[in-house]
Amino acid sequence: MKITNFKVPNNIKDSKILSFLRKFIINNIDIIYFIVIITYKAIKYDKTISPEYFSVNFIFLPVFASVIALASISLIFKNRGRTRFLFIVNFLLSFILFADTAYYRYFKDIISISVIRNGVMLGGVSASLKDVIYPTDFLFFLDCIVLIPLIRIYTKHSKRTQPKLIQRLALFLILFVIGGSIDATRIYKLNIEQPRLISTMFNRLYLDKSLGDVNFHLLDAYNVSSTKIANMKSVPVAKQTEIKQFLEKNDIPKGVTFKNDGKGKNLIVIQVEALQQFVIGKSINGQEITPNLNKWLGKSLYFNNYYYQVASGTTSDAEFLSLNSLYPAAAGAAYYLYPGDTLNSTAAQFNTKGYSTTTLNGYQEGFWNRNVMYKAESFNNYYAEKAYNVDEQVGLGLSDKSFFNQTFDKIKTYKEPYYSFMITLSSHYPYDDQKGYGNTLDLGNYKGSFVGDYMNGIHYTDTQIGMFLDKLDKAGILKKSILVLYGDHYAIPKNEAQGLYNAVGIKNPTDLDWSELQKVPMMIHFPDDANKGVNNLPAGQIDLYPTIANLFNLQTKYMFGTDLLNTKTNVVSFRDGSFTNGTNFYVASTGTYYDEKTKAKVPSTPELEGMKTNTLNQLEYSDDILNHNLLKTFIKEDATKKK
Ligand code: GP9
Ligand code: MN
Repeated sequence: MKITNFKVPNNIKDSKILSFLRKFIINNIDIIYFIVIITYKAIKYDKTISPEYFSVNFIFLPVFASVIALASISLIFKNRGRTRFLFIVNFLLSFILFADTAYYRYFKDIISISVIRNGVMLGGVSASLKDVIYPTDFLFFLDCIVLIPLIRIYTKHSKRTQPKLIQRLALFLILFVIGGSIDATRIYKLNIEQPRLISTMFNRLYLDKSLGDVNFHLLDAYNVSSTKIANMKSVPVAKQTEIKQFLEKNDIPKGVTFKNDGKGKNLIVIQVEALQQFVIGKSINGQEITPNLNKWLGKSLYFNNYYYQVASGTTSDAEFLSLNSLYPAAAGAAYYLYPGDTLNSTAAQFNTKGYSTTTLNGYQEGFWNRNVMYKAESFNNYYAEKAYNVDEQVGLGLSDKSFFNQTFDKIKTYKEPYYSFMITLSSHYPYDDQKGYGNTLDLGNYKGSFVGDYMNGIHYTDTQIGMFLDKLDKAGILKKSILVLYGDHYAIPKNEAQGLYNAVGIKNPTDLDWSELQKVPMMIHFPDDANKGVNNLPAGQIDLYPTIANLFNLQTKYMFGTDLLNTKTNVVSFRDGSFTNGTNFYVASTGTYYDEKTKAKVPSTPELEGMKTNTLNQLEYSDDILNHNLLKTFIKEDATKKK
């Protein structure tokens, strides 16, 4: 019999669908519940850390994808194990979200592995637990508690179909790949939009807001463990000896001039955001861009061939180089990767001399992992956003004007002698936020251009530096202090190079021109303007610490830099393998040697090849030291030798 047009009666169809649904729900309620509740909790947390600009639409997908990927792992287990697994992960994630919420409330930051491993350092702040943990935070755990009896009933009494291993694995793979690829796409996009964010984790908050808390912690764990795995092989003893001998050789000759000139004096160091050399002494439509710096450079020992040597850690690399005389990390940021290392930092040495050591900036305490790293760098006190009254905002945060005013009030109360390291903020990219906060330059042709905006931005900061230095002078502080000031890194990125070439009048730019434009001013101001003049030795940020060490008679061990006050020659090495000795510049990206006087390309010589090898050796040694915590070994060896 041929049946045509057979139709399932609607009520039968409905009941089939319903029973399928019922079965599906009974079989998978644990997974569905997990996905819904964790997504909800994670989005709730995201709302807490995004008081402004919160958008469910933006954060939903990466959060949902990460939760799906996690949930898929449970499918590897049999039914009972799966439910238990999901419960445990729910509990753990709830704990992480709970801890992150409390931590955020106080630190405006996210807990990372380096925070847990090394603790945090903060000065001038205090809080009690009840200020940071609200009763409502415990709601993160509510469902876990309610779930315990429910899970018992569910695992015992529900008649679930037990899928075969092959089915479970297939489903696991499908869900994992779906979740993983949605996340990978978002991470990929973020990497384009914020190039170094994922490898350096410089802004944990931003990363978390963009990817969700689950992804944030997974990335953090991935970064930390991949560095650990890469560095598992220890450095052979012979290589360790080679590194140690290199550093010992670098430590000779000991400083003879200026030695201990800073005895009993304070040391004030100002690292200026995006201060590049090309604006120094330059005027635009008859107005000086940096009149105050020009004035103070004239009263100081001014190094006019000083290069920044930073890599992807930008500001934090400038600090790392200047405070430790080590090279920045080859990939990622040393401040994020190595806070667990023993460091022979400037502050550590000043501490042994009985100085009070303080570092100050007006931005979020955890930015660049500073709250962790400053502890490793042995600062006694750390003041950042929380220790300041953010009464005026320019660009990223507290204005330089207010920062300097409040810093001045703090400095006056310090126990002398002190070492104080401060970092400015307002002249940060994109340089168009300073308008209306002081005199602006009449930019003429530069109006509306990137370089023009920068000129105005740095002009603002110059005014604030001028006021601060005048105040220190009037208060008699400069008479008892040595003051160092330098720029942290470039202001003009490569894609805006043409604007910079136009501003400095370079017609047919070469690699050499670009490289030579990467200078930042550095000055050392002595009491009563002593020793003022220009020093045109080629130099870099790595040389600051040995120079300071000589001035204050600190130990000069384990530094890659040179004491600039006791040498007639110097080589500046850059992270990419480029170097300059003032006569020749080797640009590694194109493998070209230049004569700096004639600007012509020159062939390589055995002497230049030797320098190139030396640069590469130094970078390798510095990496070995950081990756294998070798300073700890060296210092221990020294201590046993002494006994
Ligand atoms: C924030 C500031 C900025 O405190 O140092 O860092 P950057 O983006 O210039 O590396
Ligand atoms: Mn910077």
